[in-house]
Amino acid sequence: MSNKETFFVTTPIYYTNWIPHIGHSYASIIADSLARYNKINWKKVKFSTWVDENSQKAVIKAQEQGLDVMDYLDKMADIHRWVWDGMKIEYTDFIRTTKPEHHEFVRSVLQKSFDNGDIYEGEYEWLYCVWCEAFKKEDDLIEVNGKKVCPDHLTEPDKIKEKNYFFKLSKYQKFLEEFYENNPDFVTPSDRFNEVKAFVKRGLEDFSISRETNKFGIKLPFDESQVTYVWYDALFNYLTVCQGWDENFWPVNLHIMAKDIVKFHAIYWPAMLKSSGYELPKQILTTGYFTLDWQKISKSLWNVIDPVEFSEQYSKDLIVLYLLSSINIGQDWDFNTKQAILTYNAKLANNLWNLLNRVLVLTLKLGEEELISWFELEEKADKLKEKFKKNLEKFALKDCLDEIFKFLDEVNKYVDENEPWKLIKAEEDREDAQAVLYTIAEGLRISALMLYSFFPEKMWELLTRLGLTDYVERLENWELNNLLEEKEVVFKITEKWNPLYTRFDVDDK
Ligand code: ME8
Repeated sequence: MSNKETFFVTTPIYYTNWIPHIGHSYASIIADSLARYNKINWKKVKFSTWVDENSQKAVIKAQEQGLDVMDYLDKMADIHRWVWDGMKIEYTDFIRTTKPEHHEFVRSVLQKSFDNGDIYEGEYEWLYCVWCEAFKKEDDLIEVNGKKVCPDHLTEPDKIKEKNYFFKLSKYQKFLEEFYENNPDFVTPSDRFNEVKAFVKRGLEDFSISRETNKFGIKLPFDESQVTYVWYDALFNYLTVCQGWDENFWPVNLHIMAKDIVKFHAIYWPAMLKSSGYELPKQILTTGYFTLDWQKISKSLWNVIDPVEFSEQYSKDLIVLYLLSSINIGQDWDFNTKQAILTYNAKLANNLWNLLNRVLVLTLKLGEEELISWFELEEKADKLKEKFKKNLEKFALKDCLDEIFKFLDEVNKYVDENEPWKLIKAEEDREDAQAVLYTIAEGLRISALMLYSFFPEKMWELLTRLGLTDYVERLENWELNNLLEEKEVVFKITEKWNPLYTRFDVDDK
């Protein structure tokens, strides 16, 4: 096991002032698929997620509900965990930032930065939106009913003037520029990386890392009258989860998040890591933002889709397929339930299930125990395998799924052209019938292996229906590559079964 490469992927740690919505589940679904792909592909995987608790908005929410802050946070942490478990997200680590081990770790890195002169005392005066947990400039605000409010939350920001500690980000300007140059794929997609580079080029300002007035959070080790604010606390969660592991997962392979927090991950974070003596992340994958009926989805605006409710109503695979096969990661997207159902009906309920159903029914009618191993679509399948790996390595999940479904279309076309339902009827065509059926089964086998990273339960079912009962165990033992290359596969089809995927109606959407 020790000779295996590691793959460490993270989602943002989510705020707990409301339950996660479909937008949050997007980063988690991407991470889940990539983690699974790496796991079945001979890597030792770590996938961390969960909650960002030391925030002023949690304190406010707890007060609103008449709860003690910790009781409120326990409740919300359970809800978050319930959501990710309900979505069958297979994280390996969850982190609560109120845990003592996280506090201790963050204090140790703060001390390191302080000792090397990167943290200094100053005075701070600014507008602050607690719902964004971000500072605002006058220009950022919009006017509503004569009041200057945050455009996202429509609330007036607080005016803050206090003694703070600052991190010397300006000192790292050159370091960052060189780092970006030496790591041209650090931020994906590249247009977002260009924005990051342009931001740095305009000149970096030091930023405040602590609060005098907030009492809830991690106390600065060199001034216990202040707590650290947001980024020192939140970002270092990624390292807290690496403490005390026998396997070394740092530096992290991939941080996933939406564009709202890329600045903190791509600019602040590398500088903070450098300052405290840690290696930098390998890559950052940034997603776009979802809207719902063209309105920003926001916990604070309450127009949310609950991912668990939605996946119970329609299936998790419908959400995964819709999000991953429609969107080029990085694009903004308007979530559309009707479109999600149509995509699912076309690709999973029709294309994939039809093919499986055909091979099951026709093989049973043919009454042969074994099919002759003759794979007529081998060349196309080989090309697909190559593209599959390339696309996954560069996180092009839409292209990856598009290619698989294109291949399944080819297999469906092959069936139409070869008409196995005619071949099985004539004794002299028996061998041809077996070869055609083998080609369909093999096409499905290869597709299912590739789709396993996205739809593990159903692909497990599909492989089982083809008689490949040891496959999931072998996949979970990291054998994806061996299985993809396996030849002369022995399929064993014994039952017809119910539909793997059933269609949903769109009329009422
Ligand atoms: O920012 N569309 O937490 P957060 C797409 N705690 N993605 C969305 C989304 C939307 N409408 N809304 C949220 C925080 N997200 C900090 C992070 S990390 C060290 C600290 C997703 O609860 C997206 O991935 O506001 C975004 O980056 C993340 O949720 C922010 O979640």
